[in-house]
Amino acid sequence: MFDFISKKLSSLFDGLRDATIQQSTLDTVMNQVGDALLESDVPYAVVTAFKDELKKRLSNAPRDKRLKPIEQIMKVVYDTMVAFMGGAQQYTMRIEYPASIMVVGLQGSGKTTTIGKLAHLYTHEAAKRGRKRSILCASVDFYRPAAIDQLEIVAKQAGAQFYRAQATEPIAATREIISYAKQKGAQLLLLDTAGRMHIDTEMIQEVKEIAAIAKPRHTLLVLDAMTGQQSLAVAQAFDAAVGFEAAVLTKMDSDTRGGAAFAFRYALKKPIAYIATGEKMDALAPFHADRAVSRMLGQGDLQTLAEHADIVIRKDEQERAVKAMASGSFTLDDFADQMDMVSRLGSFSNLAKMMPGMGSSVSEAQLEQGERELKRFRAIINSMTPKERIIPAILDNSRMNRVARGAGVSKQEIGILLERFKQAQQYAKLLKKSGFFKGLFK
Ligand SMILES: Nc1nc2c(ncn2[C@@H]2O[C@H](COP(=O)(O)OP(=O)(O)OP(=O)(O)O)[C@@H](O)[C@H]2O)c(=O)[nH]1
Ligand SMILES: [Mg+2]
Repeated sequence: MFDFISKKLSSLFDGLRDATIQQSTLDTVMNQVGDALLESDVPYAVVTAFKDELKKRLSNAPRDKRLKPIEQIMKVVYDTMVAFMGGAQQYTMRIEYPASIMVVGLQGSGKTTTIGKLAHLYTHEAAKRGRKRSILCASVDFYRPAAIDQLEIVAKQAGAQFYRAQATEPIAATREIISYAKQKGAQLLLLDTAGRMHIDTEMIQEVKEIAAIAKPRHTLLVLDAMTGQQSLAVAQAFDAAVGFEAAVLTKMDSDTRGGAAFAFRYALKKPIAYIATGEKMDALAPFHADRAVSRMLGQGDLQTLAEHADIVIRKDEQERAVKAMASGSFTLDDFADQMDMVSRLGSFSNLAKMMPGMGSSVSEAQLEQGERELKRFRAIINSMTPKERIIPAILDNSRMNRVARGAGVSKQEIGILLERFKQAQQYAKLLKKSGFFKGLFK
């Protein structure tokens, strides 16, 4: 994801690492960032607007002494890019059940697959809260012979229900599907539509009529991230015809140049709700502009991490943590402190991106899992008594039950935390034995 643009931008910043900042440096940054965006398939008009905004922000930013000049420039570039992609706030679809979602998009953009992924996602989200959702998938795609069979397979994979209309033309089929969904009391109807090679009047007319009958609560535009500049025209055409709430960008796992993601939000003023990163049912994740931009900027080096860490973490805290490890008397409280430091460094995903070689090998889903785990661990430790934190071995069954209730987790999750903690303790002992800490304190 974003490999192409990331290569362009990170080499630019590498070249500037030790430069003193003059007007000419700012011009270089602006032009080269602009060029990198153009080469990544961002339309010219969007690049121009971006450069104007960047120029304004670069000349207005007060000097921040804690950052090296180049870091400050990078930060302004970063902030401007995040703003262009809709801000760091994640977009959440507010679904009030019963609801319906219609997906539209060009042929092969990934509509049918996305329906399966949405069914999978909502099923799992509900299951996490101990609920069961009845999700119904249905298609009005009579354009391609096997299209409806494909949806049937996908619905099965996702564990959702499927209905095949008896009618064989889209308008009658839409009516039939709507009344079936009502009759069965489906909480969520996912409606698949036909795609065409190009936007044409026939297709637009058809999708308008379907929308008028189905009256979907939500309409999602599915966009293939590999289509580059053309995707904006597609989005505009669908917006004019039926309007849509948000986009799903698919095939982000391919060697897309990243331009579509960057240009979409600015040009359409609509959010990207999800990105799809593969063909499997679980390859759909909410879109985070800040993560996308970090990847685009390719700040994947430990140097950046260390510099960033120095600013964020107070030195005494670092020393306390190292001393605790060095003494070998490393308690759950120290472990919790370490986790706090990690979260202050930014999100878990930011950390991973800064580790060499990790940025691209860790999936969004794994990153989110890591972040969730961190939060859960913190909640567990907070629910323990001071004594339990020092001697976790006293956690018997009834204490475990109390902590699990307090933290809203299962006992297995407490087990995982204790296992991790044990590993950290052993690691600290190993380091102590190896003399690693000698010379750290003068
Ligand atoms: N690598 C990758 N492939 C994807 C992704 N999403 C969809 N695909 C593949 O793209 C192809 C087209 O996907 P479909 O879901 O059939 O697309 P569609 O928009 O329903 O196509 P039509 O019904 O013909 O209009 C399939 O081979 C999918 O497996 C993705 O995020 N990553
Ligand atoms: Mg399809």
